[in-house]
Amino acid sequence: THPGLKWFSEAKFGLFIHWGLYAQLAGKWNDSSYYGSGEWIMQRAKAPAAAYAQVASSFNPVKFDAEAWVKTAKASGFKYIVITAKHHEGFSMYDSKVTEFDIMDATPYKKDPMKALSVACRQQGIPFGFYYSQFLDWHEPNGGGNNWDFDPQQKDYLAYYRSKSIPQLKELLTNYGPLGLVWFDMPGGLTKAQTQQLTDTLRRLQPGCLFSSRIGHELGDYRDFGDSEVPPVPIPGAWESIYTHNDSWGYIRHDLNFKSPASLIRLLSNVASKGGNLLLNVGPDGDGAWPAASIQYLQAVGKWLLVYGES
Ligand code: FUL
Repeated sequence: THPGLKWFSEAKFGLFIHWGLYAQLAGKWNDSSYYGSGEWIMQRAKAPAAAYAQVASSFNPVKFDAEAWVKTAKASGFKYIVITAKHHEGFSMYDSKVTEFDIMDATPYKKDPMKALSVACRQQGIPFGFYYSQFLDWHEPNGGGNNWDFDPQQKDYLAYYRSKSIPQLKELLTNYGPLGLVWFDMPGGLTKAQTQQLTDTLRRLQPGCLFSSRIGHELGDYRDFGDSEVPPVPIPGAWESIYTHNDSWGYIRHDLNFKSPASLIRLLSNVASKGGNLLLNVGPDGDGAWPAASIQYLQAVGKWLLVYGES
């Protein structure tokens, strides 16, 4: 078995963070408001890639504080942290040499928050991993999913994998120290043999790093259920249920439907009793602050776990 499964199986409770340009939009594109899956706003509004890319020029998350985020996570009882390095919108939240459409080159912020988080996690002793959208990329003509700007008949998915996805995954597995896991999402455009080749190449960089099942073709190291899904019965092996604190993964200003501490504890107990981990999401805003309710409710969960949780 994979060496990473030891920490993963003991962890039980992970923090998911969805953070990208969609956080700056906060659920609004032009004059329209959107609810649910704020990170899908570009697709739902059919925002032109060039216009959407302009959002980066006002993205300046000066409130971002890596040490404080990790401290809050630990005080809430989380045992690992996974954050979006690049979601479907195609924007890289780290210093990527592969593209200019990244937080270093395209925003006034000009710092690498993923570097700061990786360092803070290492210092505070908690496994750290990246979410990476390996197929869907609405910014790129050859990426999956954007059929409103780009003609799907003309797309060369392999060219996209070769020119962006794979080089970026190599950057993430090289420049941020030992990663606990890479959370691949939404496979597409590759055969099983090609996916196998991809995982072989990446595994060489960090043999200790786990890959999520959404790499596709059952080549992941553990199983992820569907979004917001808990299996009805106990499931053997390593697996994760994925939930978000309110109704959206990415920040939406008008989504205030936060689950109470009691319902989060019930959810965690339900998942843990069936043998899995709960990966629970928080969506920080465009300034780099967590919703106040997330900080308050999650820390209440952490206090409960200190008294009633194991270890
Ligand atoms: C899904 C994505 O499409 C959502 O935006 C979100 O990231 C969720 C956790 O996974 O497949």
